[in-house]
Amino acid sequence: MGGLATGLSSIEQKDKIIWIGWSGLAADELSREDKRQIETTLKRDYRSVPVELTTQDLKTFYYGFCNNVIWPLFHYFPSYAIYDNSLWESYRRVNSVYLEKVLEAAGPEDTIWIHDYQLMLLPALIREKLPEARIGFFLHIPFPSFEVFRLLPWRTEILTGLLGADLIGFHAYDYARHFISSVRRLLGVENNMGYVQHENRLTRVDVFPMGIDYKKYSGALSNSSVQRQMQSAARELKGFKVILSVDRLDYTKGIPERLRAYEQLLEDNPQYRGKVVLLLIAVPSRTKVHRYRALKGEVDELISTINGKYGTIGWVPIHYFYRGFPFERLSAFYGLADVLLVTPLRDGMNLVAKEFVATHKDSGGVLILSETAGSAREMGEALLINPNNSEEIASALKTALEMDAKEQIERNVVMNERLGRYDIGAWTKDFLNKLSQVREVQEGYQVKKLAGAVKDELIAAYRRSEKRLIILDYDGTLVPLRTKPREAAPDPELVDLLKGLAADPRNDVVVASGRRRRTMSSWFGSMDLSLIACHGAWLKPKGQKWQLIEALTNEWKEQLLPIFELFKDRTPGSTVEDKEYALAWHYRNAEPELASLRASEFKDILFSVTGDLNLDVLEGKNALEVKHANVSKARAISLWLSRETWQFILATGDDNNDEVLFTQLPDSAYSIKIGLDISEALYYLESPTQLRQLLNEIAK
Ligand code: GDG
Repeated sequence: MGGLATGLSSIEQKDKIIWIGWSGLAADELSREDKRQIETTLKRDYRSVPVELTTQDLKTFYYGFCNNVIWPLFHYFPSYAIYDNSLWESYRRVNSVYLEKVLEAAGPEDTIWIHDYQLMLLPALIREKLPEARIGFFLHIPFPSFEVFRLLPWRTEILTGLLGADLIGFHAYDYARHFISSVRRLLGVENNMGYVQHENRLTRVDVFPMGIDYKKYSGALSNSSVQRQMQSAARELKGFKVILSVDRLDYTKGIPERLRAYEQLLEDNPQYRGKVVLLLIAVPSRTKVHRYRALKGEVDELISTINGKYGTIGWVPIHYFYRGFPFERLSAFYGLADVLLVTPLRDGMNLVAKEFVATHKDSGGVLILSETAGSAREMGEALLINPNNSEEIASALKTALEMDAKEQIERNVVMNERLGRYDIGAWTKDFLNKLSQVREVQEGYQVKKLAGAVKDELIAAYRRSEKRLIILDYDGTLVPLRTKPREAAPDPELVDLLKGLAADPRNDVVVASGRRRRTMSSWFGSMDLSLIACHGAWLKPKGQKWQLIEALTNEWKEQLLPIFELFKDRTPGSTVEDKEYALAWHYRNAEPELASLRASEFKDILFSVTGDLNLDVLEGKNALEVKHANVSKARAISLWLSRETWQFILATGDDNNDEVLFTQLPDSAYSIKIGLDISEALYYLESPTQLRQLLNEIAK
């Protein structure tokens, strides 16, 4: 987290930052005195609070769930993941241990920024205790596609945990897209311009490609200590072309594949033997995990095979370091290298690639970069390769070794402009600014929420009025949306509520729906209500009979029905509803990605064929519907609006079809949207339950 500390050091109020994290030592192996001393030093010198993890936690949480489940799965190594419930329990427990430490340090006014895959439950845990806190989460590794993520037995808990945050950041657009798709498929929640609404909170999902400490790396070659290290390394490597490779020894980094590609280069191009060296720095990592030990064995063996096969007395093809180096020495290697070979099979970002290019701000040096690393999205001037294609890597190595100096510099200059602009300071500020903006958007919604004084005022207005019009949409407004529309019949509680409202002679209660007349009659016919069916084609003012809004024809259906049927067949799970004066295609039960693809295709077709037929295309929630252009809920309601002078008007609705109605109401009317969404309504309530509570209160 060195880079992150630098990023945060550039923000205002940096003195108020507190770090909370694991110290790297097992708490049960420390004496009480050691613990006390560590705690004091961390607090005094680093404004840090240690979280205590025991040897057992390290085994089951850190090596276990984090590095044997999440890490392999999120890097597309599903066969390496171990789905063991005791590891999950440990992950949950340790996230709660972090929660305790956060609660000791933070309050509702604070901003809490959580980092990485070890703490994906923490956002929701904190949200529960500190609902007002500003919570950001950043994932440093990839978020896998839904097909891979769904393999995780605890997938919904992880998503819900993350959605406790106000802002969730990823390195690359693809990761954000995968996350949104998993949220849609597993929680059934749609996103609107990157905002996800879950449990009546908005969470923003956005992309922040992490930058580096640009000044430090771009200025490294003028640092005298780096220069000294470079000279001494240059003496040892006496005139060889240097190919550099730097990473933690991790199976995601594609090290064996890289070695095989280098072998291929030597095999196919004998002219390079004795002329190039591969400087391979592999920093030891997670050595307690079996896969990492096995990888070490494989890498050691490959290196000795290649060195044995091609090496001569004066030339060792691969110089191998199984350790880390201080910054000065690492920068000297960056500066000295002719080529940096970065070939991860998957990598959230890969900062090494960026650091190398920054070090070569105005000098040559070629970057070969895997297209599956997050950084490839920003570094198109590098030689991009498929990490599984050793021929392609070998050929890129040849291109790099032969590239003329001018071209090398040109490529580096362009990449440096980008790296310099969006460095770690800019990244940090960007994330924190977006986090504040999310808060503003959420607060905007809070103003619109029908609560407190506005609600009291609405109730008072109702009580003092003698002529009241109450317009209630049905599905999604009075009852939650159901997978099977038939299951949404009014429950006894709703029947009582409507009867209660209808019993007051001062009220005209209109239940308006897109449903058929027959359904509306069977559900509500016995009550003293006004009804609107089929989106306004049929009206039934209270105490009267059903009437058609105007003479309507259905000839158009013959033309359109085959297209509806075609889309039904092409989208398993979807259905066609033939209404009296409308046709609807419902795709709520279809596979969501396919359905949304088909829906946009269908919409295009419908708009073009209905253009000269005086028909309207309605976009409902998981439905597309065609009806007469002259028929609408808004038009039907206008008959009620023009008939009387109402002293109190309340209109409610949950989807796009209700928006026109909201706009045509007089200024004094109360309009309420159900669900947190962009709307013309003056107010919103979160759910049908809340609307029912309100109606119960006014009817009292
Ligand atoms: C995770 C994600 C994402 C390496 N060797 C030495 C050394 N390093 C420093 C580098 C660089 C850092 O370690 C490695 O960062 P990477 O981004 O390359 O990779 P991960 O460790 O896997 O990091 C990754 C990153 O988080 C940030 O979000 O990019 O995708 O996996 O800064 O300079 N530093 C020193 N000596 C070494 O020998 N001093």
